[in-house]
Amino acid sequence: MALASDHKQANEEINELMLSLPKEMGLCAGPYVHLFQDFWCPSFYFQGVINFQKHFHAKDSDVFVASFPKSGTTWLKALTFVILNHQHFPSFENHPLLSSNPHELVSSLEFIFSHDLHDQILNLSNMSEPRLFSTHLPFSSLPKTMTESKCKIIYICRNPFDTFVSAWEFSTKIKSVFSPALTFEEAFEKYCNGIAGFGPWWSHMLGYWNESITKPDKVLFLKYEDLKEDAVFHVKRIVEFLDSPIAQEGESSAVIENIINLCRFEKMKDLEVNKSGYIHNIAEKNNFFRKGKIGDWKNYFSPSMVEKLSKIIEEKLSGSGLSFKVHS
Ligand code: PPS
Repeated sequence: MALASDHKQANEEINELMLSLPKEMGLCAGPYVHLFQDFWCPSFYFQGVINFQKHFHAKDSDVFVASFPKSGTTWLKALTFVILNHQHFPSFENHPLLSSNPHELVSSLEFIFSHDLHDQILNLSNMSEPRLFSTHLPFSSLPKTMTESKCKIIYICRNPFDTFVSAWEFSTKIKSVFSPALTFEEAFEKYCNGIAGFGPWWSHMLGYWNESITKPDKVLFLKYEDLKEDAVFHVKRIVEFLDSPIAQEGESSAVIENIINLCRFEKMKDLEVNKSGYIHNIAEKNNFFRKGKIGDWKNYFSPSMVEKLSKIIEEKLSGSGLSFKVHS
């Protein structure tokens, strides 16, 4: 009884904190984003974020998929799950990815911690190792236990043009209560000011980018476009980063080809399991597989929008060494 009332009080305090923060409408699992620890935290995840920061204990063997939303999370979850569990599931004909959506196989910590704290903590501590999770939190807001343990983080980002379009399209399809009351142009203005779930996108990318440079054994930094253009090379990087036994297998090239094939956009989009049902009770599974292309933004942006976002990218990323080929 005491425990339940402690929890109720803790939740009320979290809610009060959320309500005291600056809030805006922005692209996210809505309806609002709140400025917390220098990032825009969606109200939907606020409680989960606080509990994740407070109650999660990382293990040295843990692996995390980290990303800014709509950057290729679903794809990277699939690839990492297959690589990490290759010894348990060596068959590609009968693989869990054929019967479960990647978001069901790899849970987001900010989502896990938005539910029934005690049960979740117990479940997490009983999970077999290596555990695989995902997060959209910026690097600077990750719990210390993650940054200080030997766990590994694989980060994916995507050119800000396509990321914005993907987020926009997604926001128009999730349950209406979460849809932003914003036009495409209004959402774009907010995005240019960094206001979108887990944004600003530039500080999100740069946080992980800088860490991947100073600690390459801790953070592997990937770009959606690179993975599309040379999947073999970048999947090998993941295999090596995770010290996966796949690298030592005599048939390692064939295994890598099979992994790429299993996680291919068209293949995953076509699976029955990804055609119906919901993730987190708000988004239909098929909405996680839209076009899966580089450059769809060209169908949406006016010349002045292209100019504006190009300038922001140049300004925000200048001197970092991080860049995107967006006009090819
Ligand atoms: S989320 O909600 O943050 O988890 O979304 P996320 O997975 O990061 O981004 C969704 C976009 O990724 C595309 N996608 C893929 N691309 C290539 N290969 C695979 N397997 C794959 N799965 C999903 C998805 O179609 C979204 O991009 P757009 O441009 O909207 O099609």
